[in-house]
Amino acid sequence: MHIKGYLGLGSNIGNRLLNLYRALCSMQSHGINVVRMSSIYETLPVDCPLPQPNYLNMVVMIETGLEPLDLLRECKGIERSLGRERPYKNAPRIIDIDVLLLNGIMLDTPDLKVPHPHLESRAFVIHPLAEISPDLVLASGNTVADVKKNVKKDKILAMWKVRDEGFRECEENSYHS
Ligand code: PH2
Ligand code: MG
Ligand code: MG
Repeated sequence: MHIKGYLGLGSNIGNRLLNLYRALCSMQSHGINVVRMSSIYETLPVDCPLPQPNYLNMVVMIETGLEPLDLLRECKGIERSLGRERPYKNAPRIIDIDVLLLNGIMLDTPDLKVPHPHLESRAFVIHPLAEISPDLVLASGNTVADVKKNVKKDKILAMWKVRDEGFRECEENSYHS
């Protein structure tokens, strides 16, 4: 099976940019082909039980020959290989890799729900997703671009455009200009 889909990445411990970069590099060797990347967004923590550091978030479009649950297993494997621990729900993390959407697939299992249940309400997902796939139609029947109009970006502090060549050079941009 060949699936196209979207993954959300987040990091708020250690060298957050390096953590994102390492996760993207490992995907390639775990059967996950990254075809488009959003900018990198610095965001305030959302729904976290205790105060914690700001996040770097991004969304990537992927292609893979993996079945959904195998894709999830590979993502968890990459998280573990980068040192992620899970002391409590929504704890600060070196890296989080969430399966957001898989084209044409709906799944409701204890381990994996696709589309991701909070996809349409989280600015740190919808804003980067809108950059790479504004016309994608979501479960609500609305396009990403339309959903984005109703998702406040007040928790987004900044964004860095990633140049096509990769992470060697980044351009800093204010998200609120
Ligand atoms: N992830 C969460 C909970 N809260 N907040 C931000 N800003 N970014 C995240 O990636 C994030 C979060 C659960 O995975
Ligand atoms: Mg998450
Ligand atoms: Mg997760």
